[in-house]
Amino acid sequence: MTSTTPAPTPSRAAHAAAVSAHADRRARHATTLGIRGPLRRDADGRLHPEILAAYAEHGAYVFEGVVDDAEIDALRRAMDDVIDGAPVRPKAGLDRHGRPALGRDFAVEPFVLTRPLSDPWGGTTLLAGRHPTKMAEPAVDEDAPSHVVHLVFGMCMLMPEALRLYGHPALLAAAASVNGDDFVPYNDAIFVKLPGLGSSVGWHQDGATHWDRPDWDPDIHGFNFQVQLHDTTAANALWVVPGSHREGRADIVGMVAANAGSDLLPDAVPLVCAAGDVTMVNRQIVHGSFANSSPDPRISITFGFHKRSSVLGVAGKLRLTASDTPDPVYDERRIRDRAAVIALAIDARSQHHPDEVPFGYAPFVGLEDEVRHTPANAERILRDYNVHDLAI
Ligand SMILES: O=C(O)CCC(=O)C(=O)O
Ligand SMILES: [Fe+2]
Repeated sequence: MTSTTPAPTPSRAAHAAAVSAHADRRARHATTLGIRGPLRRDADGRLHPEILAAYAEHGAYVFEGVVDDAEIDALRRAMDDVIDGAPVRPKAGLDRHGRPALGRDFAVEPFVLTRPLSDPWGGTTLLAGRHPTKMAEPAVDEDAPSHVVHLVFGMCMLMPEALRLYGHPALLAAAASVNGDDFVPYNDAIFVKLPGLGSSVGWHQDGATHWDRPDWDPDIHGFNFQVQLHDTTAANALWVVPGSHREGRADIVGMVAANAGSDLLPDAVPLVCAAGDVTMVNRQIVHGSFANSSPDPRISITFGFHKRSSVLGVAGKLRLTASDTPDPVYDERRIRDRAAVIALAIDARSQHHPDEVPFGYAPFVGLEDEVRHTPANAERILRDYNVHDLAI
């Protein structure tokens, strides 16, 4: 795929003004789509059919008020500490306080650091080359740091609060409704978009594996949840092109070219959220986010789920680093190892929220002792669990 020529560098203020004018208009349109509301379930605990129908049509839904204030507060505090413990720059061993940075002994580097307001993947071959165009990269303010935290991997090792969130019963019930009772996890990643600094995510579709399969369907590459730790705005939100998940591979280069080279795509809408809202976004939808030239933060705890049939026996894709070794084929063992994190998370949550009815995760029914959240099981299941991510 060819990449487009990057647009001239706007100032941060000019970028913020352009994004926010477009954003306000498109946010109004988003409210007409019927893709937001409480996470309603029917008598069987499944997502309400109206929600499933709206999600099937548009490829995205905003569940309002899923995670309560106390849990969001705890997650925010934990996340502040994680950001504070990031290496000062790529490959540095120390954080900005001179302490050893977090996660130096993790098999998967937990921090992706970027230049402020940059688009690290757009127009590159990284991540299977799936971000073919570059977002506008505004100039940074003079006092900006050289690098900012863009992504955090391995949340279940870094924050017990995040492990417990992963076991949220309503979210797991939604996953079962869309991907079947034997659904499997994909990965987790926290997108960090600090005010005036956060990097962009170029327009892309997440799926990388199944586009040409004869039995392709709109749900074959799964979906991602994003739990929002702050009120988001149209300017710093995740944007999606509704319905694009049903139409196969999109010509993103053509879409930007048809928009006079501007990344403010006319058909896209922002998924505006309050803190505690959770988005569900089909991984095949065209989506992205602009450099956060706005004064407001967005921190999105992102974790996804697949149908088991989408990963079993399939060679994975989407490694963050180039490698000469072939992609691994996901077998029962790998799926089980990664799925055990969900089962452990459910028990961790239920120990912390004895008042809540825990989610019954079908693949581990009858195996509860193996995945009870004890120190020994947590060490066994969580140590470098994201080496077993199921990325397709
Ligand atoms: O949150 C963002 O800005 C990007 C999220 C994304 O690309 C994803 O969840 O797949
Ligand atoms: Fe994505």
